[in-house]
Amino acid sequence: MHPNDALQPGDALIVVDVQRDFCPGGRLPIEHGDAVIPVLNDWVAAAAAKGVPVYASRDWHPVAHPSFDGEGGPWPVHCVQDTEGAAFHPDLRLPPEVIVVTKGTRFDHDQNSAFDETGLAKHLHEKGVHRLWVGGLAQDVCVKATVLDGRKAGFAVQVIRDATRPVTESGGEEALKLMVEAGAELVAAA
Ligand code: VGL
Ligand code: ZN
Repeated sequence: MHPNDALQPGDALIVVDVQRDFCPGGRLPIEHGDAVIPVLNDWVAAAAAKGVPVYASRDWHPVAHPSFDGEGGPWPVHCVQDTEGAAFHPDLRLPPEVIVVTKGTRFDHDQNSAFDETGLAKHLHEKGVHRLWVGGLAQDVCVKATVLDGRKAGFAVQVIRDATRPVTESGGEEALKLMVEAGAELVAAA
């Protein structure tokens, strides 16, 4: 689906966690994670041209975060606040009017979803948004959690499949299945 034809008033584009640490060379690298960037750049450009709001979530952990393996969590240290690795990937072309959604800052639990205690659902409802186009990283972690929460919050959700990559292949397959079961639609990028 071409982004120019797909995007409509009432839509929002949600770019999930396209940060250096999740791309090759980063601290929690996802295989071909950077392959999502050119795809998302096309969607971002189309959204900006059509007045569709663009949201970029970021994983933004304190130095000691419960998701880190040294703290009993499942992941290596990644996306530490204000580090290079936590920055959006430099090739991602976000528009000046992008709205950044910061998550993963809590000391008591991780926030994989961009909706988890961020107030994003209320904000989007108030803006009249009813359909979300979602891409980013990782397909089986934060994209999945964001899509499932988006559905729970009552949004129609279109997952731009080629704009996502999983941490593990099997996790990705499972995530795609769960997202479809939850009523999300998978769309090809272009
Ligand atoms: C993520 C692992 C740990 C993600 C965040 O953004 O998908 N994955 N923290
Ligand atoms: Zn994280």
